[in-house]
Amino acid sequence: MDTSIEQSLITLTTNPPIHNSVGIDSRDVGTPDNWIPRHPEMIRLTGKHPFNAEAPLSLLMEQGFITPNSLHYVRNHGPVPKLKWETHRLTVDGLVSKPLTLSMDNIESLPYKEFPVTLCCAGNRRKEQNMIKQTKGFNWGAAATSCAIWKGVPLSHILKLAGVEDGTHNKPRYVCFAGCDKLPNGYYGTSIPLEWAMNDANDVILAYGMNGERLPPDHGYPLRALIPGCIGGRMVKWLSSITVSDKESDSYYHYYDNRVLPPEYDMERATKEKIWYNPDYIINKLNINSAITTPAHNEQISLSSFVSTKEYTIKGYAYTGGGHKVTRVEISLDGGKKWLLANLTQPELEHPAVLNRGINPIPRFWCWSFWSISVPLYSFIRCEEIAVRAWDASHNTQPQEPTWNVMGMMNNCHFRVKVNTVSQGKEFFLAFQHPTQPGNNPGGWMVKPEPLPLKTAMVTGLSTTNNKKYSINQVEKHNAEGDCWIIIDKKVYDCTKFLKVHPGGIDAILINAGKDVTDEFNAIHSNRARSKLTNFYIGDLSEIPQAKI
Ligand SMILES: Nc1nc2c(c(=O)[nH]1)N[C@H]1C(S)=C(S)[C@@H](COP(=O)(O)O)O[C@H]1N2
Ligand SMILES: [Mo]
Repeated sequence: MDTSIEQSLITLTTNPPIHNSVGIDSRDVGTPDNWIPRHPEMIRLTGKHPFNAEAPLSLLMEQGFITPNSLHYVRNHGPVPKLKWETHRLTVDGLVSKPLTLSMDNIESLPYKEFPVTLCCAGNRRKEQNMIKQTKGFNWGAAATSCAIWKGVPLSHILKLAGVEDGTHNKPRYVCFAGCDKLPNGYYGTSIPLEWAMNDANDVILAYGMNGERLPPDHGYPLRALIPGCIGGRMVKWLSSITVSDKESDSYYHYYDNRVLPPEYDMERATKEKIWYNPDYIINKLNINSAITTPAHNEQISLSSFVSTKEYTIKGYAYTGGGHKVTRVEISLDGGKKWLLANLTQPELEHPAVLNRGINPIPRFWCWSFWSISVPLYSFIRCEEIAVRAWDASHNTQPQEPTWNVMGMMNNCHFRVKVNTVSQGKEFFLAFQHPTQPGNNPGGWMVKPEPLPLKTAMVTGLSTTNNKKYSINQVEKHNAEGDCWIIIDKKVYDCTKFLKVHPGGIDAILINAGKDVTDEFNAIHSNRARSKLTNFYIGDLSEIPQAKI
């Protein structure tokens, strides 16, 4: 193919170059994470801190089956704990006959498994739900999923060393994991049924290696739980203790996170009715999901290229949970009347780490699949949208429409890319639009214009301004639960009284107490929330005098 046509055919303007040098990012300076090297292209979804980030979707796909550590999505509820390999300890206790304390060297000397696993946050693709109505979560795009080779000791091995009482019990038993990140609502922890952990076919490991290196700080250095087929939220990072118990984890985050509540529930009602404790709403295994990654958002095809080019290849990823196989992926170009079968590749099956294990009587699928389908270019002519849906071994597929839920979890509706015709001078192009762009990035066909521009909304919201001025240093002192100020758009708010009733929880505010939270606030709040702020307004941030040149 003529290269000029090739270039006009695929204009991947969204693809930034890969930077090999991953250093300290200026955005981390002044935060507790100022010591962690991070990839500059990672899209930050909750302002500067804590670090919650995904790679640009096209860049993620360019990496192929295995995601480099620096581009793997990150979900941190708070600051990354500074831990040392030499001094870190794992304790194993509870309903075991020989409680253990293990060093990292002890752990590394035990038998290990090493194999690829795709991690997915239960909030992957949440922004699509947020476009319907703001949920309590921030705007994940479709790249809250990544795949790495994880190395670690089987959890069942450690539990046996500790003398776990295996076999049948009258009561269910749980393995409770605790991390050492210090969060305003206590430690991050969660639990899984003991039976899931003890079944070796489930491949639950305590991982210390990621893609041939020790875990990076953001991914749980030096030790984390790895529970293939389950949501990322169960895979506790910076793991310091394991307790076998007849009760589930008592961590706040085990109950108030990673649940799909019925759509009619808002935060107030959920808390009033204690619905967080309903075991039916916990998320463990992933649901079936897929996304279109080619065409990329804003990709354009020149119509003049139709003369010489006959086909276009649509591509994407698909995954499902519980070790099930993705059995088919289909696309529709006519709003779901007809579905075309895509080619499916499962690189996991050819991966040496998986082949080396020999024949597995019950094959488990822990990784994402890739799909592609070539269609004649002319099929886009009267096409409004490309939709994709995947199916798994239980013949479960994705719903057509999203089901909104207050935590914005498990969105797996058909991924739909709009096809528009645009002109530039005499040239006509097909232009593709994804449903959303991650974070507060503009663009996407689901994104409706805000009723009022941000600045105007702020001004109308604030019917009064007073003359009080506070310096950054003054605000910084009010950084505790009993005395908590924040800055948004150069206005100072005392939200001490608001903490307990904040629909997003106390820690969402406390983690940034005394700081400028403009980015963090804008990442997840609606104009309605913005107008509620007025009640807490106490004055303005004094301007920092400009240095004279
Ligand atoms: N200790 C601890 N473990 C944690 C979290 C956390 O904030 N603290 N986040 C969880 C969530 S919600 C997800 S999706 C995964 C993300 O893992 P990753 O950052 O390595 O991609 O870690 C999980 N384990
Ligand atoms: Mo997550």
